Amino acid sequence: MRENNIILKSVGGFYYVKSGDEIIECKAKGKFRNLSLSPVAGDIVDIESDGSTTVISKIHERKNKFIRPPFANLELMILVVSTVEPAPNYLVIDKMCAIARHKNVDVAIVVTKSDVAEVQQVYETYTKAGYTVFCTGNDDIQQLAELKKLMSGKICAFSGNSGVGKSTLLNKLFPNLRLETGRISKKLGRGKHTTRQVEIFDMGDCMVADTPGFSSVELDYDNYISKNDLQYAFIEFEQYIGNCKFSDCSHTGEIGCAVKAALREGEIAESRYESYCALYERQKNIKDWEL
Ligand SMILES: Nc1nc2c(ncn2[C@@H]2O[C@H](COP(=O)(O)OP(=O)(O)OP(=O)(O)O)[C@@H](O)[C@H]2O)c(=O)[nH]1
Ligand SMILES: [Mg+2]
Ligand SMILES: [Zn+2]
Repeated sequence: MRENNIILKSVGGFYYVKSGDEIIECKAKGKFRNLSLSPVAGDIVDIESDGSTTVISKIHERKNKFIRPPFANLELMILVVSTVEPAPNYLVIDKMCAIARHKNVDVAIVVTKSDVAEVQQVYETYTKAGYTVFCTGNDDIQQLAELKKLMSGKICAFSGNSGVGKSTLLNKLFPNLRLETGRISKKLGRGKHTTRQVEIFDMGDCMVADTPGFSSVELDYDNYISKNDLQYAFIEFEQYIGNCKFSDCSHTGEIGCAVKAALREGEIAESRYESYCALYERQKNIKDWEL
């Protein structure tokens, strides 16, 4: 038996498991089907061989799990945002940040196309919130080196709208990848959404997941965050929670709200607060039966 191996991808009932320097094709034991707990990419597993086939015999406890796309144990989400083409969508960025926080995934933000337009607004908004923000454009060796250092030893995923420069960034970080770049779909202003399985690439120093579909998510189903939990998913709100006049303050307009006060003082960025209110409004209206 081999312990603590990682599933890199699953294809048609087979799992490709990295075990030491080998990649082993495995099947899952029948018991997982009965428990409706099937292995997914990112799972840490034990495997056993009976000579002819190798099976996954145990799935280790997950740090987190995403259902669409199916994926477990993400450690670092790298949100890629471009200054222009496409311009930043703050609500989408804040939604992704909230989901990551709720699932215990660290976030780093990379602002691309700094050579084309000012990075300042995105940079200030997210550094103020407490996120690590990198800026890239033409001359960015130092920033790339620091990002790579942060990724070291972790399972990472890149997300962001089509055309923001994810593939370009990955190619700069890992020249061997030679990913295809370019071609923003002008028709929709976004790329095609193809449903694929997740595949994790072993980059030696870190693992990088190719996660289709992370760009357009809502806070429901597997990404559900209750209206009450939402305040904790906005990391810079945390220090003010508990200081409001009402203990059940929703921070959306009550008097004596400490979050609102921090907003007025400029401690919280306007766009972050607006995203919170918009998401709160939406989550408030989700009925239990819709989940
Ligand atoms: N000027 C400039 N152009 C960039 C930069 N990063 C990416 N681009 C360009 O933006 C376009 C889109 O980049 P991609 O890397 O293909 O974007 P992507 O995020 O992988 O897009 P999808 O695969 O559709 O999700 C390409 O033409 C890149 O050359 C940058 O920092 N500066
Ligand atoms: Mg791409
Ligand atoms: Zn409040």
